[in-house]
Amino acid sequence: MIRDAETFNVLLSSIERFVRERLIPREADVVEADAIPVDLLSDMRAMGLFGLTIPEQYGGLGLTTEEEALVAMALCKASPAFRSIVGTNNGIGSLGIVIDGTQAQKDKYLPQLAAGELIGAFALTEPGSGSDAASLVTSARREGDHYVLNGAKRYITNAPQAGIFTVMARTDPASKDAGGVSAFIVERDAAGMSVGKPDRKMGQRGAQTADVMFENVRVPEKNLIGSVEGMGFKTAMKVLDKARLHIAAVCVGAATRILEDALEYAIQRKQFGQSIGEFQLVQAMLADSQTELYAARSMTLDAARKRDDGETVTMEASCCKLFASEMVGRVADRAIQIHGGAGYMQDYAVERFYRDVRLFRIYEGTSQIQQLVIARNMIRKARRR
Ligand code: COS
Repeated sequence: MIRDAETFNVLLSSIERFVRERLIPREADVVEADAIPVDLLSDMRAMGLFGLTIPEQYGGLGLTTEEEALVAMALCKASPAFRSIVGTNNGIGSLGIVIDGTQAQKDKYLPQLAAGELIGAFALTEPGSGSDAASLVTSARREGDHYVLNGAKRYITNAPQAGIFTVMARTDPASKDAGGVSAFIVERDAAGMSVGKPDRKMGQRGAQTADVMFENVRVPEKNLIGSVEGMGFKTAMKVLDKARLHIAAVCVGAATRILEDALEYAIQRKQFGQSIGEFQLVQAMLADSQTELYAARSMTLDAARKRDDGETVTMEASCCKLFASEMVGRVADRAIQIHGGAGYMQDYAVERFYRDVRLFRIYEGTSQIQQLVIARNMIRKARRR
């Protein structure tokens, strides 16, 4: 739901310009340093990028889901690392508080997240619990007016930079499933909390992930999200509903850039006396990519509008994440093919994007988990009829 088209278009064009003039030229620096340059971080803060989706009353821009999707599509024409650093604050790092937090939790943390003074992270995955998120074993034992957390979380995006973590932990030791899980806000400087070295990944340099360890970490009861035990898994799933839609938009943005690069190369590159883009076999790769990209963009915006209309979009978000992440994988693969030998070289952005986008089929729920969510929702709906 675009609330005010004129104001929104001003924001969107300023982000498009920022991407073109400031971010794309610095992509190589991000790879080199495995970090976002500080001057760009301060530009991002000044533009309000850390608080895009946080409600206006807490200092954010309060974008609707459709507006957020359009911004993500624009931002992700540059390396996904730029989106990643602001992405957790706008998504999984703040959403638990936005959706289910108490008023005091919102008042305390959202303004700092919106301003980018604090980076938020989301700690669900564990060494022994990935797709089967409800089997997590990090424990939260009640002790007076505190909870004591013990356990470890894995591959936590932005953990090295984060100031607060939304941590899912088991408050009911007798339970083995979702019902015994609660969500907590844990501050970085809490005694007993530590963050491991940044992981060495296939791609996505500049978007750091790391393990997070809890050893008798005392968390005040006021940091239990929503002040209710046993609701943490549901909070996490509601967060992921929106986050999956966001990742679909991210995939559309990345695919747009990859396809633009492939098209430009197909026009410039000459073989057999003409542009390779004149050859129908190359045209087929361009056309299939454009068609799939258009489909992913359309379905993502449709689901975003449904969410803005107040509909539950669990199934639609999974459809979008599944299709868009698989789509960008195919588009990146064809882009390499169109570039030929050059596409295998690090001098061309498509080589880096090819590795970067591989993650989208895995994190925030693998393609197979999205299929499972989609089919379960179809069956549930059919049974209700
Ligand atoms: N919104 C609100 N509640 C939800 C929900 C959603 N989208 N999805 C599930 N729930 C609720 C269910 O209704 C159920 O509640 P009741 O017991 O009251 O009925 C509870 O949560 C447990 O749900 P379910 O039985 O479906 O849990 P499962 O253990 O079968 O697991 C999957 C569900 C596999 C979908 C979940 O574990 C998952 O998404 N895994 C992937 C995790 C992931 O994406 N990790 C990425 C890293 S985090 S960035």
